[in-house]
Amino acid sequence: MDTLEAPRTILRTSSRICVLTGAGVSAESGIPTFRGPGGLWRNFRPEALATPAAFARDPILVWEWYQWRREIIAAAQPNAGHFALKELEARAAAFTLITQNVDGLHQRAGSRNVLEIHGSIWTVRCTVCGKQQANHDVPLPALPPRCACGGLLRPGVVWFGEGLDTQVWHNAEKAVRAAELLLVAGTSAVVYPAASLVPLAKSSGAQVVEINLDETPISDAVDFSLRGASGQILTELLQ
Ligand code: BV8
Ligand code: ZN
Repeated sequence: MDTLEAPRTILRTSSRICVLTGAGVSAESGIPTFRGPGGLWRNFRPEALATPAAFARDPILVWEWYQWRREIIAAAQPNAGHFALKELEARAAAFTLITQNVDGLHQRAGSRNVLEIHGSIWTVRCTVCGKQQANHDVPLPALPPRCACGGLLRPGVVWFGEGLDTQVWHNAEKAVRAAELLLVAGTSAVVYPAASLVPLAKSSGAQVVEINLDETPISDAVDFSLRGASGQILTELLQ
């Protein structure tokens, strides 16, 4: 029997749907994932650069990594997976897209109710006056970029060891508690607290469907673990 038949029926019959995405849904747009083959930059692990300590030690090196990623993202297009999730939002009565990605591709594909729990690569925040603003300069005029107040600007993302925005995280947990279905696509499910949304969904009575090229730590806990590329599987699930 078609392995997508049962999850397809769940998608069709669920009116309150939550989605949790990770870097894997942007991979087919040509954006390197964190832990996959393309995830390395100058042989640095992301966990070594995405930290306040790395930024304090060498803000220019960290900004060079973000500049490299901004250039790739700016040149990338949303893929079939992003567009399928936009279509799913249109069909569901209640829909929340919770993403760990900072690339903004869900919004560029037309998704509307998006919670960027790890922030956005397209915002910067001043380390002195705290002012947060959108910034799409590719390339940035100078590294490190400076605020009008003269302060050092940092990427508006959540680094390891930093707390998530409390309001955004509250909204994510609330949406998952209310969901009948949590769709988890393209995440290695190793980063917390994002990965805790899966057991939260299960304990709240939702069904969980995972889409991933590989097995992950949550694959045994979900109702359906679909193996394959998110662009293709998400498109097929909506057919
Ligand atoms: C916090 C933003 C406390 C920046 C990121 C030990 C045990 C447990 C937890 C911890 C621990 N030690 C430390 C922690 C906490 C830590 C953590 O979870 N560490 C992990 C590594 C163990 N978490 C934190 O520090 C968090 N904060 O806990 O703070 C606190 C609390 C209150 C107050 C103060 C402090 C903050 C976590 C956020 C870190 N920031 N990114 C940036 O992007 O530059 S995380 C980073 O990893 C990205 O956001 C990324 O999205 C995220 C998760 O990775 P994935 O998205 O899953 O990507 P990955 O490459 O790993 O996997 C891709 C997957 O896709 C793979 O499975 C692959 O098979 C699949 N795939 C690939 N291609 C496709 C595909 N699937 C389908 N189709 C394809 N085509
Ligand atoms: Zn400032």
